[in-house]
Order: sequence, then structure tokens, then C-alpha cells
Amino acid sequence: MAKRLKDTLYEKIQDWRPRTERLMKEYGDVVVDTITISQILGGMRGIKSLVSDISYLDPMEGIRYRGYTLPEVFEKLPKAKNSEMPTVESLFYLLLTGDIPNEEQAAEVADEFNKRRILPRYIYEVIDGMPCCSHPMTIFSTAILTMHRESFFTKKYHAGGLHKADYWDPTYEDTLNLLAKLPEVATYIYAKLYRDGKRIQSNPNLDMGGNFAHMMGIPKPYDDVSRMHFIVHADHEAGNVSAHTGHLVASSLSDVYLSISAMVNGLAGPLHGLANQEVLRWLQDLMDSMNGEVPTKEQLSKFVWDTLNSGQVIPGFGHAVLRKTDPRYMLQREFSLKNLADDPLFKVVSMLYDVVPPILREQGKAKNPWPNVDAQSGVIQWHYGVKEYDFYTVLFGIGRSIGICANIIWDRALGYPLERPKSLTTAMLEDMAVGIPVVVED
Ligand code: HAX
Repeated sequence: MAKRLKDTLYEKIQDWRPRTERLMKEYGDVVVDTITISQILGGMRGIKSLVSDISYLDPMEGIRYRGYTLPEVFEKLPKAKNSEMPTVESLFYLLLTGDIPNEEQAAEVADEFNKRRILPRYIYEVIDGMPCCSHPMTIFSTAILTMHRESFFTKKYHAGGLHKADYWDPTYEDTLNLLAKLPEVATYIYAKLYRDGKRIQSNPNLDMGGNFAHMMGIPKPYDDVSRMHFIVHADHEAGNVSAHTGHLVASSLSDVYLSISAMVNGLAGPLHGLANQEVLRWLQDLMDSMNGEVPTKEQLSKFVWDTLNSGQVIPGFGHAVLRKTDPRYMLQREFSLKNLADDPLFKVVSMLYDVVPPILREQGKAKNPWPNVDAQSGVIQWHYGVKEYDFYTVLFGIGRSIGICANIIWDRALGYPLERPKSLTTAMLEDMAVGIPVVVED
């Protein structure tokens, strides 16, 4: 029988700890980066100040999970039954341990999720009790926050006697309990908001992606859409708003319920995860202005310029780190070319891929004119009948929780401390700037 995930993880943690301890003890004074005023005032872009071994984002290549590119992840992970897509459970195993699981190891995660997926009764009541017109992300965050009372970590911590070296253990239990429940929470929010509360009971024989599609009531290949969606959104190294928020909040020893609820709130901003909703809203405005006809390239260019000239961003384009087309966009585009090539909205998205980058270049502001993950994801949802686009970021939130929880478990295992950078005043920056010659590059 294969070793259980938790035992494997414990061994990995034991092996890893001396590396972090050695860096801290023997090399703590090694300079990693220097910081400029424009970085401090410019949203800390590019400052190397976080550690994550779960994923790494190369500006030209895109994201790697545990050293694997996304195409490698999709190729190597065990597939769901009757499907081309890997299971989300196998991705969780990879992110947590760094190993590609075999079928049996992936099945253990699926089994753990199945045992833990039932929602406490009060979660339905909390969702039912939310005021009218609450955004699905607000409801999602609130539901997760409310489950804080379930936290093993918090109970054990307050009971006393929980050794720092063991913090990761109840955090692992909280993580499995939370991740298992997110599809149930999300599909109930969907049922409540858009289907008069008529929810579909989950099927314990299905994997997470399959079960999510089942609870949404959408036939194949939506199960593969869900698997792909959760996997591509799982992690994007540690500095983006959602990942950083999750890490920051967890660093105060808030449990995963508090931390993931907070990260969901960061994801809900239009410059981050909400961009997938914004893309669809913007596309709908475009289609309305075209009376539903697919626009010509000239009409599309004019619409893009009008958006820019009115002081708005083009949603789904640009990135704080990436400097090429997002591989997450490309993976979803390949799926779309195979499965929804004739969809009028997808045709427009394809045209935007040609039209927007030269315009953003001509405008000369965006450092990266290429599409990001959010330019594609909503169109696929729309095609399969999920047309309530303010729900899209909830789907992103399920995926992103997987990576952030894996990071939080490792943060605890490696004993990362409370995060507390230092702030300065503008006057202090001015004082530092005076008398220091400005370096002009050739
Ligand atoms: N449309 C218009 N202008 C854009 C732009 C876009 N898509 N992307 C960047 N710019 C502008 C910025 O607003 C900024 O303008 P100002 O100098 O007037 O402030 C200028 O170009 C320089 O920005 P940048 O350095 O290239 O980009 P940032 O790191 O500051 O911001 C963003 C990165 C993703 C926020 C940005 O590209 C953007 O707003 N994109 C549109 C929204 C979007 O798609 N967000 C999702 C990103 C992926 C993600 O996190 N998903 O969850």
C-alpha cells in the first residue's frame, strides 16, 4: 500500500527544514536585492522578498508548479475517469509534496475530500441570509469566514500545548476540510442566486471537477472545463494579491478559514481575479453595440481605443510580472479551439488576441500587451451555459485556494514568522533622494 499523503508530507518537511535553517543561520546576511524609490511607490514590483517552493513565475515562460510547466502538469498528472484532464486532487498532491502522484495516491486525496465535503447546516443558512444583491464573492468569502469555528488549528492552539513544530499538522487537516467543501459552497451560492435555491446533491463517486460539474447540472465536457479551470488557477507564486494576502494573514497564525476568506477578498478586485467578470461585461457591451453580430477588426479596434480613451483598462490584458502571452490563456485557447471554435464570443476573443496587443503597444503604457488568464476563462463558462458572469471569480477562488492552502501548510512547517515589513514617510524618501545622484542608463 502507498504511504499516506500526510506521512509523505511529514517526511518531506523533515528533509526540507535543515535547508531553510541553514540559509537563515549561515547565510542570513547575503544580499538578495536592492530596492528603489520607484519600486516602493510602484506597488513593490519586482522586489524579491517572498519565498514559495510551490510555484515560480518566470516573466517569459509563465508559471511552473513544483518545477513543471503547465503543459507538463497536464501531461503527467493522473487523469480523471473517462477524461483527458487530470484530477484536481492529483494537482493538490503535486503542489503539497512536489511529487507526481500515482493513481492510488491521487485516489487517497479524492477519498479524503469525499469524507469531508458535507457542509455544516449553518452554511446554508448564512448563504440564505445574505442581503439581496450581495456579490457572489462576498457570499463566498463570508461562508468561508463563518467556518472559522471549525478550525482544528485554532482549537488546538487555544487549548495550549501545540508545539510550533507541529503547527502544520492541524493546518493540513483544516485545509483538507476546507478544500473539500468549496465546490459545495460555490454551487449552493450559484443555486441560491440563479436557480431559486434548487441545488443538486453531490455525487460521492466523482472527483472534485466531475462533482462540481454534476452539482452545476452541466453535462460533459464541463467536468473537464472545471478540472482545467481549477488547475490553471491554482497558484501564481507568492506575490500576487490573493496569494500574498493568504500568506500575510496566515502569518499572524490566523487559521486557513480566516486566511482564505481574506485572500478571496483580494481576488475580488477588478485588477485581479474579477477581471474575468470584467472581460465578459466588456464583451457583452461590445456585442450589444454590434447588435449581436461578430464585429469586424476595424470595429473592434475602435471599441478598444474608445475604452482606453475613456480612461479604462482593457480587461484580460497586461500583467504585473508576465511579459508574454499567459500560458494559462494558451491552454484554455487550445481547449476552446477544439471544443467551441464556432462560438461567436470565442471568435471575438480570438480577434482580440490579434487586435489588442498592437493597440496597447501604440498607446505605450502597458509593459505587457498580451492576454492573461482572464481573457479566456469566462468565454468558456459562457459557452457551457454559465452566463451569470459575476459568478466567475468564485470559480477562480476555488482553484486559487488549493495553491494558497498548500503554501500556508509549508509556511507553518518551515516556521516562517509574522510578516512585518517596514514603512517610511514621504519626507524620509525625499531626504534619502536629496544629494544622491540619479543614475542615467545608456
Ligand atoms: N489596458 C490599459 N492600460 C493598461 C493595461 C491594460 N490592459 N495594462 C496596463 N495598463 C496601464 C496601467 O494601467 C498603467 O497605467 P498608468 O501608468 O496610467 O497607471 C501602465 O499601463 C503601466 O502598467 P504596467 O506596469 O504594465 O502594469 P501593472 O503591473 O501596473 O498592472 C495589471 C498589471 C494586471 C493590473 C494591468 O495590466 C491591468 O490593469 N490589466 C487589466 C486588468 C486585468 O486583466 N487584470 C488581471 C491580471 C491577471 C490576474 O491577476 N488575474 O487574476
